[in-house]
Amino acid sequence: MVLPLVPLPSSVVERPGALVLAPSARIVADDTADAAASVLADVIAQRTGSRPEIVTGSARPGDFVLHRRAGTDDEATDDESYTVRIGDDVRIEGSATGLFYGIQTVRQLLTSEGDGWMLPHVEIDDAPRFEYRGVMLDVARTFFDVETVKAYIERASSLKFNRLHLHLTDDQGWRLQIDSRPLLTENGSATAVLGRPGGFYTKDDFREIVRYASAHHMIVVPEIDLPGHTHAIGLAHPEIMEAPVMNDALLAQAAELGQPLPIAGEPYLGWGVGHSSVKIHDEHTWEFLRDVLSEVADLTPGPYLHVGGDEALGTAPADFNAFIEQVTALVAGLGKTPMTWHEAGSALVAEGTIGQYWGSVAPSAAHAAEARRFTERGGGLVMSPSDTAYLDQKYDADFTVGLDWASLINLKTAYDWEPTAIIDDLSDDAILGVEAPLWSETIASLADIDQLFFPRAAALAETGWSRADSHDWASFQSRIASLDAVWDAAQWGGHRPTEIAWSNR
Ligand code: TNX
Repeated sequence: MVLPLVPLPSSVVERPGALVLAPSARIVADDTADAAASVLADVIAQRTGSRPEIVTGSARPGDFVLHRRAGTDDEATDDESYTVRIGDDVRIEGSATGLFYGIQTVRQLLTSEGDGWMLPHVEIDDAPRFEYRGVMLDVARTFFDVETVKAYIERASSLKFNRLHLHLTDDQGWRLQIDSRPLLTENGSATAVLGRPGGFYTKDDFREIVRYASAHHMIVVPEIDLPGHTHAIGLAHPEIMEAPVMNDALLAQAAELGQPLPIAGEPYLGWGVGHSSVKIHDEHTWEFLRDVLSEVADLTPGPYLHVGGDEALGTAPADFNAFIEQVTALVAGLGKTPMTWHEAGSALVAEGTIGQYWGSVAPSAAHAAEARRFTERGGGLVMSPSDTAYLDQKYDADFTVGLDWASLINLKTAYDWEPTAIIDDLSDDAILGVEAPLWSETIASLADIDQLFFPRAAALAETGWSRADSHDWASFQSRIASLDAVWDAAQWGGHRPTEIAWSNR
């Protein structure tokens, strides 16, 4: 039987036999591993219905033993590798992060057998391929509360994703409290796309998200989308906004979907893009951006600050480039690594800026040149091709949530791509990793999130974590088939496409 592991570990050696879980099994961990011990106890309780006792001291046959490896636990440079040994007992070894990932692996290996549970005898040695393995949630088009964001963190971290990109601002709403600019949330957060309820995170809410993400070994990447996608700023600071610019695509789309057009100073409830821009050359804009971005930087322990740069269709190219140059320099000056969508590669981005590529897996020459620019400036690329990695695209034409402008993305399409094979003439280390964005124009609930997330996020997780030479659709198909049991036990919803013979162990 193929072991039901996604993402596939770098080395899996199966041994004959299995460990039958005894009711007396305990978790043995010293106090350096107590966080991991309670995660493991929760996971076992969730799968089997009984929670093992956590003890210190020596192990007995049948116990789970957690061994925290000495070494760095600085999140940004943490060693994510781990080992799992299952024989007479279960031994997991790693840094705090490695232990967390080893536990996620054991979670997938637990198999019900009759009335009991068993674990196969196996030796696993595992480490990730890429350092950046992200998921994104758009909380601007539709606002999701802290509990929903935590639920998203639980799902993503179980697949060994380690970055949570939050798209905090867009035309439809401003979702983060900024003390120096209180009008942003007072006036700019009350609504969402299609008239859905708005909302925003207080600074304490945001700190709680950061804390919860960190406990799940994920770094929060906040995004303030600039200079376009900024209509909501105009509800608070009209003095720094240009008048809306209507492009043909926007007009046609609004007519087709029966959506409103943007009106300066009024909440925007449609989902057209490319109509808004802050004033690029106005000193008040830069005062505003210094205030806002320094507060976001102060609030964020992680190294990244994403400043958007996508779809600035209403901004003249020279103005756009001047803006990007200045805003990425501003972020770098705040001690953060700037991150932008790849269009910003038209400009002289600050040294070390990370580009997030969202073009096709078959890029246009212009997109490829923009992407390459980041590497010329000493930065790297995070790959989010919209026709394979976009979680907001429908699986098939009949799917009830999602968009379809980039592609229909079934599970195989989400699986079948190679991040280093998209942009030519790059060294492999230019690719920092992958990210799966979930835009929220068409989703309103956690159940909707799950529909788009499971199972495709598992395909993208494997692309980010597992060795390139193990990437194999047939193998993935058989390994993922049992994970519905893990997801069901956690009461996570999701789609069950017929591409997979779901087993429900
Ligand atoms: C494009 S991709 C966008 C978003 C939309 C998304 C919908 C990118 C950087 N911008 O504004 O939400 O398409 O799929």
